[in-house]
Amino acid sequence: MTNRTLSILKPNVVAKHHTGEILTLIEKQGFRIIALKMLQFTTIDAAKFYSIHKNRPFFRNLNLFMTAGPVIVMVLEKENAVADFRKMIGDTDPQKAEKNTIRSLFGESKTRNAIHASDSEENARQEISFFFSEREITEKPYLLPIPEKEIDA
Ligand code: FUP
Repeated sequence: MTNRTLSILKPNVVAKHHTGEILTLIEKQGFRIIALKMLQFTTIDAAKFYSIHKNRPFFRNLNLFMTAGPVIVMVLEKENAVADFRKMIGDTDPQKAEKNTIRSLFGESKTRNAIHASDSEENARQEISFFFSEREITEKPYLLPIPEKEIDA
């Protein structure tokens, strides 16, 4: 079934100019980017987004990291998007992530692990609505072939 997932390119990816490279990998894997924006997390938003981890020892550092610079948030669509994208990003710990997963290629530590992906369809729905209104999400794929006559006339 076609479904949607939420992803975040974290501050280390944006700061190190890996945004384009990662978007290319994602598109080559067949995900459609149906919404995308750059923003900077506030401390409050980061705490809210990661509230499930509020009692964990890494929570403070995670918050500092996620608010340290701009991030790219996006909605991806594909058959089986949630599970397939989790596979594509790899383990939370880049050292343990399988070869060629995004975290193994671009992650620097468990906290600075390059990318976020929703871990269930229910969380995907919640996380998408955390960042995007329905009207910011494109509805229809851009169908090929392009009706050139209409566009170029
Ligand atoms: P994941 O779903 O793979 O992003 O992993 P978790 O939900 O377990 O953790 C969310 C985020 O918390 C991770 F992306 C990074 C951070 N984290 C740490 O900084 N240290 C840890 O030991 C575990 C997670």
